[in-house]
Amino acid sequence: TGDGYQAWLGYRRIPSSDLREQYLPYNRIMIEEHAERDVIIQAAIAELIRGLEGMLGQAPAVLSSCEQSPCVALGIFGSSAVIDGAIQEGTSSKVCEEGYVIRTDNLTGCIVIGAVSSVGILYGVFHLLRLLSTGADVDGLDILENPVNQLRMVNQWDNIDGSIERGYAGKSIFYADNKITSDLERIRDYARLLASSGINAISMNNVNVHKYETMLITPEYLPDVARVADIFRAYGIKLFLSVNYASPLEIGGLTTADPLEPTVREWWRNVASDVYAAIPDFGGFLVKADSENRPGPFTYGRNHAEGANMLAEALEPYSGIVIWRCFVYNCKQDWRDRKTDRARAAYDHFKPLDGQFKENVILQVKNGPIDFQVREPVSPLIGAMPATNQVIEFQITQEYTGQQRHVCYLVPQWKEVLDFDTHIKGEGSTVKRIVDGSLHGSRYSGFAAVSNIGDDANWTGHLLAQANLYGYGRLAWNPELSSEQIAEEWIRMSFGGESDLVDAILRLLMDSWGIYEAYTAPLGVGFMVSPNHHYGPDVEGYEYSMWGTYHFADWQGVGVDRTQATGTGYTTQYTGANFDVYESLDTCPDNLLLFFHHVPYTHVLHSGKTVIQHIYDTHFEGAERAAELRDRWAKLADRMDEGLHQQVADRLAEQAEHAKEWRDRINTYFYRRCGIADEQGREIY
Ligand code: GCW
Repeated sequence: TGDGYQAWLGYRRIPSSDLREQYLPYNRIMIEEHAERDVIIQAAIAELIRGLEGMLGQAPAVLSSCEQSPCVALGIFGSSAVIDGAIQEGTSSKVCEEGYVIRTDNLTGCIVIGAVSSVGILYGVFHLLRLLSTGADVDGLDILENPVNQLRMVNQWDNIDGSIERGYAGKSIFYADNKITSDLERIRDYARLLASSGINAISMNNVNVHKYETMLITPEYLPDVARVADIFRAYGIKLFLSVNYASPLEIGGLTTADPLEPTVREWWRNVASDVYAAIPDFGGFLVKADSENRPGPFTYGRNHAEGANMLAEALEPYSGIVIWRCFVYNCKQDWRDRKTDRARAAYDHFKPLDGQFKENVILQVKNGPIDFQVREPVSPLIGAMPATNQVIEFQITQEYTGQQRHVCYLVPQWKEVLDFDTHIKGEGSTVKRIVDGSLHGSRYSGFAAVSNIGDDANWTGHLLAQANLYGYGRLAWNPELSSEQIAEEWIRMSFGGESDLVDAILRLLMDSWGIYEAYTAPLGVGFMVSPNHHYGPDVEGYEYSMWGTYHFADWQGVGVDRTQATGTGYTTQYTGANFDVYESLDTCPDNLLLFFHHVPYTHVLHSGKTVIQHIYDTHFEGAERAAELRDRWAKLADRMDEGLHQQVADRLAEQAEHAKEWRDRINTYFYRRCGIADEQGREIY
């Protein structure tokens, strides 16, 4: 139906009779009896039944032996003759814990899905369903997949009152009225969506841990948390909780939360014991400490390593991990102070602590040094701590990229970050090799990202924002996938596979980030959004505030001087060639110019345009192209379910209008500041 609830798991009937005929013989599932007791295998079978029935129009039989070939046979290596017989010598040893093989057995014609664990089978089933629902040829399959990244996590910023910090798709599906929801079906469907894209971990409450959420680690809430963990477990997803660093004070009856205080350490050890009694495979704690007014070890004169290690010690006996966020900066800055640079903060705080964190601590570093802007350089902290585990943090929820009212397909942005060469160990030290753990041989590594879902019928508010959730998971599984390939999979699964339709939606998604960037803050300078809610333009909204996000526009020029020569020295946090590239005006890329340099409006970009003319041009073009998105979508009206079409049409209409507001505010602001006219004489107010 047209509400988008099924997202990319709609398993629509396959329209082509040729394809249906090719697939129909596989409408039989073989699984050995002993395996059926495993909850993950049960989830895999249920999904396969649902998928095959949806696509082929009849429910598949589930058999315990494969007398009637062909079939789809599922099994663990070494425990199923059908599976072992179908895969080649030596193949099974190449498959890791979460990996799988999908292979068409030439003799029997069966498609076998083999793995070393049940979660591998689940991922293999989702892969096969993806092949079928994107209309792939399934003759002669020979696939071996292992996830590239170990931790593939989403962070919910959900509060127990049902609100979601930076949520743009309704209320929480996890909580209502200060309780964990009893609507576990919706959570199960979320788990299906996550697992189908490759996600294997979730933290279920906001990193800003408020009063009631602080108690999620207590016996009062743990039984309900455990019920949620049960659901995710069946989909191979580990549950984490965000914890309040001041818990010993707030709920423990202690007078301190000093990490070196024995009573505090003991208190956390008891918490860990309670949590693991309720959830034996609990993932661990996610911590935002000494950040944006949250409590942390600084209160007691301790550093982040001391703070994190104390929690790590409590979780260690259970193999739990501490994920410690590096989003630490002075949020009480005086805007008059030109020396303090928020971009420097994470590196300045954490880099000196390299090697001091326990093995089961992971630092979670935002992709950029400021805060999920449409354009930022890569955080120089990523990879700069070779002796410390790190995961990268992305923001799927579109806080600064249109709040799911504007379309902004973020996979291309994430890929640019992942492909960035840090030069930390010489050429080829790309971010993706840091976060997959290979560059520094890290014990733990991977991806985390802030989720973009809520209880809106279509999960993400903007239907096209589903592509970001799907794409994030796929990229976390394999960062080598292209943005186009990921988008195409999502489109085919969500809208069907007619090639001109796929192509039209694909181009729309691929254009969207550039368009959003064009009509919002220019040349990497960031912000210019309305304070607090961060939606819409307010050029000086943060200019005289304490948040450290300034653009320093005056009558002569604009931008932040972060050079070593004359500025804050942020550029020195980059290694080798990257330092040189950013330090010099001659080599700094145009799209980051104002992030690194303060320049006159008449400064000529590599593109040949002056800064001011670039601002005018991109803002006029950006708004025009936003209107074109609306018109391009309108042409697809009779090509898909009416409900789905209408939802997107409404959002694109709003975007086109709102882009004009951005255009006019920004152009007018700069025109009034500098008095330089637009070369093309377009209307500026
Ligand atoms: O982007 C900022 C958001 C805050 C958020 C913070 C963080 C959860 O505006 O809402 O708080 O980042 O990442 O901790």
